[in-house]
Amino acid sequence: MLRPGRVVTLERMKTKQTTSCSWSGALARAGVIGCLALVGASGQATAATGPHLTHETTPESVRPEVTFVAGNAAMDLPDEVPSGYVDIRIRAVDGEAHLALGRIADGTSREEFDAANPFERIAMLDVRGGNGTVSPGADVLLTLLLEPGEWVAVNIYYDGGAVPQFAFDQFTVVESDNDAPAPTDRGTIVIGPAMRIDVPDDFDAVGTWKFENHDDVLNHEAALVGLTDGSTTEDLMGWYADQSGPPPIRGEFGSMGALGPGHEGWVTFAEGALEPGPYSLICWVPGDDGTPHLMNGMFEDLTI
Ligand SMILES: [Cu+2]
Repeated sequence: MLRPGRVVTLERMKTKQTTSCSWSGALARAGVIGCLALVGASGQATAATGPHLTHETTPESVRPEVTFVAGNAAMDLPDEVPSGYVDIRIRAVDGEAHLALGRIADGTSREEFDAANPFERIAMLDVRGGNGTVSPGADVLLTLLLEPGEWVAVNIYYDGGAVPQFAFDQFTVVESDNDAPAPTDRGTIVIGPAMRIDVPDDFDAVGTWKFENHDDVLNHEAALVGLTDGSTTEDLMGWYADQSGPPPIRGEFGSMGALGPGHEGWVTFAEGALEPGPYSLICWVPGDDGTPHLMNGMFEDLTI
């Protein structure tokens, strides 16, 4: 079922990576994500019974749900997706899933986009949402407002290595009569402006939460990371600085991935999917110097 994504790997990326370990590459390199993050997989999988259980909508206004499958060097997307508010289940197989979805920004042609290298391409996208990394077997349920037209999906993966790889695919959002409403959410996590994540005090990673990027120019995310018992994100930052020994994390559990400036999206967390313990909402998006926004303080510790 999986088809290879269009994988582009550049030597330039490899040399860049030695000094700019971005988008949780350091954690992937440590090799602890894939085995430990499975804790959340079975619980999240139970959410696959559909969005109908978690959204209070009338039958005629239930949001369509589509599934995007992602793994190492592979993506399986529907060719066509209806417009309007749509639930997008991003499921990880054969590797972690970490997707960013968006549209080629105004002023850039498809030809210019196709001719660019992966870093340039990502910069050419108006990123409308994505998922925080999840391990094989786990999934993330996003809700986005999709406008008709051509969309791009970016698969960010490591395939067991330390170098981020990028594969690109596309899908068409077709005009539809879908008039389903946005989800009813329990609260809003505001990311940006700059290196801020504002999380409501009652955020418990259960049910539906809205994410808004209030930055004017930067992509941000609020990925959910499980920390080892007794650890805080400050410990993770300390580890990142010298990267000796294992990082103080026990897995990555989805939440909102890349979200462009001014955009919004929703994540529905399955009840009971997460074990109690310390977690952090973290922005792994790299800054101009290649280090993740995390290292500039873009995180919020929480306990579940
Ligand atoms: Cu950020």
